[in-house]
Amino acid sequence: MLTTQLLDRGTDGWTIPQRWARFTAEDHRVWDLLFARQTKLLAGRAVVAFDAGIDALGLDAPGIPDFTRLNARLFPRTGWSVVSVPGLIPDAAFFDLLSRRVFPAGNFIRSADSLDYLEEPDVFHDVFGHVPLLADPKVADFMALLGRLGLEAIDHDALHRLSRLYWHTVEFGLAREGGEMKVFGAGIASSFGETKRALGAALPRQSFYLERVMRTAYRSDAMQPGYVVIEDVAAMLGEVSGADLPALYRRMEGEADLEI
Ligand code: HBI
Ligand code: FE
Repeated sequence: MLTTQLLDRGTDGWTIPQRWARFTAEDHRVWDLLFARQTKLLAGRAVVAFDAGIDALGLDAPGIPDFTRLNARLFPRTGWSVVSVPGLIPDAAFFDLLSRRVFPAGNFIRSADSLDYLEEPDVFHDVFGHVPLLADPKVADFMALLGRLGLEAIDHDALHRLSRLYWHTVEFGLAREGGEMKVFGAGIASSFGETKRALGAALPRQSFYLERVMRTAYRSDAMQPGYVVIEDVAAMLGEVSGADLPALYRRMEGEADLEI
């Protein structure tokens, strides 16, 4: 069973000290460049909780955040803390950390000459994209639930299903708020190109519906062909918490994938 194998190594075996002092002036300049560009583009177009999280966590301060200071503000709010990892970590370790309200963030930042292309999530994608919403109690609960459900899915050989739920919501989800279409997912919020694309009207959108989301494939090597719209985050949290996912996985076995 992969989960136990990995946990023998200990998922904390994947976390490393941030060593914030080693970031260079250029690293901090890239963060400031990305931060200014995205906040300008997102102005009024991200869910309210995103802007509230930026403020509450002091993420508008210049430079790459020092996780000690960041966690001093985040942990008291929702019990989450951010740790550094050198890059993508195995699924079981990733979901185990989430289940324990520990968010793994890349310990590097992209270079100025590749602002728009990322091979792996860097500290800007992870901390600017994901962390503000971890200050919101509902999203904080949802992310921890996704962690637990990820480990359960691994034990049911259904991680591809749960990864879609993760991907179409906290990574590339849109959310309707006050009748307006807003950015919710980190993969959109942290990306200049994807923000413009997701908020443009032309691409297909489908409202969040748990079973359909878990049958809908996604691309991890290109911009999304379409986007899932979360009509109500609290309702989504309720639906996912109340679902019998192993029964859903069994029912979906052999069913063809859907496209957005
Ligand atoms: N590892 N560091 C890191 N960051 C991620 O976002 C990540 C990961 N490992 C697996 C993973 N994501 C995927 O399982 C999810 O995106 C579905
Ligand atoms: Fe991400």
